[in-house]
Amino acid sequence: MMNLKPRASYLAPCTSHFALRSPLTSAGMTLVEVMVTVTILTLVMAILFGLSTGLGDTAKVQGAKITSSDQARKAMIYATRDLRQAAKSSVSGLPGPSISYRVATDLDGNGAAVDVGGNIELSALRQIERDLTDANGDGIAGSQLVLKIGGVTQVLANDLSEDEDANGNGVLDPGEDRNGNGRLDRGVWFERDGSGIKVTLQSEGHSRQGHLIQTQLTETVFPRN
Ligand SMILES: [Ca+2]
Ligand SMILES: [Ca+2]
Ligand SMILES: [Ca+2]
Repeated sequence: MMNLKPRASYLAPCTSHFALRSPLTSAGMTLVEVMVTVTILTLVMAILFGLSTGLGDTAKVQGAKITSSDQARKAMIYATRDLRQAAKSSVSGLPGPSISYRVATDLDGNGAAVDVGGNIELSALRQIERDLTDANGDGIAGSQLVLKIGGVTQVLANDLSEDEDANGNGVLDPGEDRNGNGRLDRGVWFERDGSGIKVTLQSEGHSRQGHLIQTQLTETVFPRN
């Protein structure tokens, strides 16, 4: 004859344990599971937020770099193209932040920039300099580079770096490094380079975090006339 008593008492605790756990499992997660999930979600959101902020800053920095380099590049292309047509004897203002010159021009309409006596024909005086007096009345003065021909003012670039050489001695003195990059910036500078003219342009912008984005271009041009 079989004795079922021990078997019944062995199964009893199991049935009871299952009865306590079952409602909790089917209803959802335990408090620990909820806390772990919330922590993971918080971490994921923090990482995503950090990534989006970082991408935004990178885009802003790239935008400032492109704007800054575009300003300097376009102005350099135009200035050197015009200076290449200059008559060497007409160039003045070097070295300095401004240059004036005349270019060879066909004044008498004979098809060449020389007159009947074989002398070179020159244009009206041209000047490349900062628009310190806001001659074109657009509200932008010192940070704007312009080409002035007679009474016409043409914008070559905006966002020109400021001239840090406050005492005009050509050397970086204490207190003159306004943008903190460790060198003397002038924004625009013209000087002799052998028989050529060396042009230096610096333009700048700032990232959202206030970092300086500066572009410096230097090119030597040789006037043809
Ligand atoms: Ca202006
Ligand atoms: Ca100085
Ligand atoms: Ca500087």
